[in-house]
Parts: sequence; structure tokens; C-alpha cells
Amino acid sequence: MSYLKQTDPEIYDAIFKEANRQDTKLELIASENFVSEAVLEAAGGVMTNKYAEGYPAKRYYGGCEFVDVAEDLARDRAKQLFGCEHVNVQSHSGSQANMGVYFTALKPGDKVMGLDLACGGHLTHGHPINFSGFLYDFTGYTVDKETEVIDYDKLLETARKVQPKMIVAGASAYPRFWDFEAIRKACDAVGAYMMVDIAHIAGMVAAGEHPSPIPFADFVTTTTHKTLRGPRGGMIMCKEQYAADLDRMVMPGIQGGPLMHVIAAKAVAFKEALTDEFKVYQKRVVANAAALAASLMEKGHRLVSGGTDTHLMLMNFIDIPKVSGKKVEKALDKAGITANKNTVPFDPEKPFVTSGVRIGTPAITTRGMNVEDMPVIADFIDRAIQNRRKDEVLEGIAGEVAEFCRKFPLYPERTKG
Ligand code: DSN
Repeated sequence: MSYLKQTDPEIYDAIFKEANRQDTKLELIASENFVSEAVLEAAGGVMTNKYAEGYPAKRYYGGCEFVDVAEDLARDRAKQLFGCEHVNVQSHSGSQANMGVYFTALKPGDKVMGLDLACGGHLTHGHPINFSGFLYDFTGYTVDKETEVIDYDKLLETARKVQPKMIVAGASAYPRFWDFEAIRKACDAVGAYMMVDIAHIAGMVAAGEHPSPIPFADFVTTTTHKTLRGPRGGMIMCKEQYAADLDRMVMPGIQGGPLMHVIAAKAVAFKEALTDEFKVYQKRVVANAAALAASLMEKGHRLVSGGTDTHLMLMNFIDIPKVSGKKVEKALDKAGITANKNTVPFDPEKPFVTSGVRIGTPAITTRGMNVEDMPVIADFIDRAIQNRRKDEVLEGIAGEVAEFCRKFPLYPERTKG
């Protein structure tokens, strides 16, 4: 029996349809994933009822003995997973995690460097329409025009000119490994803090599939719901010397009551991420991305930087007249393939139009798709792009996609009425 169906049939129906959308379409948004039933259970549990301002054993409310267990487990497991000195698991989102670090280490007006949005950076890394851009004096660094990979010598040169108080590494659309040692060198050359936002690559870092920034960075932020495959939320790791200031800044500086049901679900996800099975999953995510990138390039598609080292790739339509990221996203959607338009390096189009589409493999890999399935997916994508103006062809592809997805059932108990 569903309580929700009885109480609120409209919301029940929307959730039911969303479960079926996830089940019948190909989820290629690089920042999305499908959490386990255990994570869903914790996130939907009674800890949502509890106020727990403060930290374990130091709360402003009574009755926190069990939520303390959840937060202690989340912190211990995160430390084990990433090998960090200190962690704060209370940030409600990646944006708030980044805010937590900036507010801890910087003063309004301070100079900061971050990867330019068009080159794969994130809004909270200094975009003028975001709080980071309102409060701090950001200078963007870019990728090299030819290789479309970050030029670390140029980054160092820019740092020497700008003399930032912090350099932010990390991206939401950068397909290559980061050289964290090179960023540390640039930070040391100018006496800057080093912050790395690993929201996209956290799962790979945890599993050893991407170099870890932990030995180099002062602060590392992440979301918990992308490759890490936990509930929607954020988290901050730092060196012990910043721990007390950071914790005070997260609460009471920025947030009030922590979302204890989400923290419990984070703990569950971290436990899952400590398993060998998760390590194998991350290897498959990366192998699938490499195979999908190779298949797309075989079909003549241009990818930013000529491929990927990670879970994502960026299709680049900058040289193709009348093709935009917006149009391709729409065509893919009609074909049952969910991806998002994205700027590509030095994109002349606005972020709402763009010349690229970002594609990632974390979600389809969770469903069980493997390297041998990637040419099939590349073929769906390619045909959808070629036939982007032909709705009846796109509808046909959507049928094939749904048939293909049926081989990889998702949330079987949630997709039946
Ligand atoms: N919205 C996230 C992404 O899609 O990468 C970043 O915050």
C-alpha cells in the first residue's frame, strides 16, 4: 500500500512517472546517477524530523543520540574513503560547500582564480551572475585553444600576474585528468590557498580512477550525488588546521539545521563506495566513457580535447553551421536520450544555446550497461543528430531506446503501478 497514493495522488503520479522516465530513457547527463534502494530508504526516513544544529556530541537540541550515530558514521567513512584529515558532511549542496570554503578562507573583494565557465568551469567558480562572482574578484583561466586541455604553464603565469589568494581547480565539464601537483605549485608560487571542487570526479577519486587532490589541496569540496552515487548534497574536506574555522562557517555561519536524513543517506553511500564492487563500477564508468567517445568519433563527431579520461565527454558542434547544443539536446530528448547542452571552449553562443552537448556514463553504467553496449548508444545518438528535424524518425529511435533500456531494469518496484 502506498501512503502517498492515498494522501496525494498528484505527487504520487508525478513520482511514478519520473521513475518510469528514468527507466525507459537513456540517462546520459554526466552529473546524474541512480542511487541504491538503501540510499533511498535512508533519505526517505524519519531522520527528516530531527533538528540537530551543531555537530555530534555538541548539539543545540536534545534527542540527537541517533542522528549523532549517522553523522559520525558519515564523517568516519568519508575520511576512510578519501584519506582526508577533516570532513564536514553538512553542506546541503555543492554550491553551499563552495561557499563554506570561500567564507572560511577569503574576504569579500579577494582575488581568486577559477576555470572559465566556457572551458568547463562551474558557476560557483566565479561566474559574474553567481555569489562567487558578486563577492570575489575572480580571474578565469582557460584551456589551450589547440589541445583544449588546461595549460598549466599559462595558469602559473596568470597566477603570477593576478596574485590570487586562492586558486580553484575542478569543473563541471572538463573531460581530462587534472594535474593537482601543478596547481599546488602555482598556489605555492603566489602564496594562494588551493581549493579543488571534485563534484564530478569524486567517485573516481574515491576508487583510485582519477588522481586524488587530497595530498595537495587545502580544501576539497564535492557533491555526493554524481559519480559518488549518494543522495543529493555536498561535503567539504580540509586539512586539520582549517577544521575548526570551517565547521564554524558551515554552522552557524551559513546553515542552520543539517538535513539528518540526507546525512544518513550520505553515510550509506560512503559505505557502498568503500566496497570492491564500487571500485569495479568506477572502472566500468571510465571504460564505458572511453568506448562511447571512440564510437562517436568513429562516426565523425568532434569531441572537445579529442576524447576523455573520465566519465564525460563534450560533443563539439562549433564548426557545424546551424547546429547548436540546444537543438541537439532537443532532438536527443525526442529520441529518448537525456543529455544537456553545454558550452565548449571559446564558445560564441550563450549558455542557453551553446555549441556543445555534454554526455556522461555514470548512470547508464549503474544500470549495467557495458563497453559492448556503447556502439549501440553512439548509433542512437548519431542517428538522432542526423535526423534532428524529423520527428517521426526521432520517435522511432525513442522506441528502440526504450526496448534497449528494458534489458537493464531500474527500480522494478517503483515502476509498476
Ligand atoms: N549542475 C551540475 C552539473 O550538471 O554538472 C553542476 O552543479
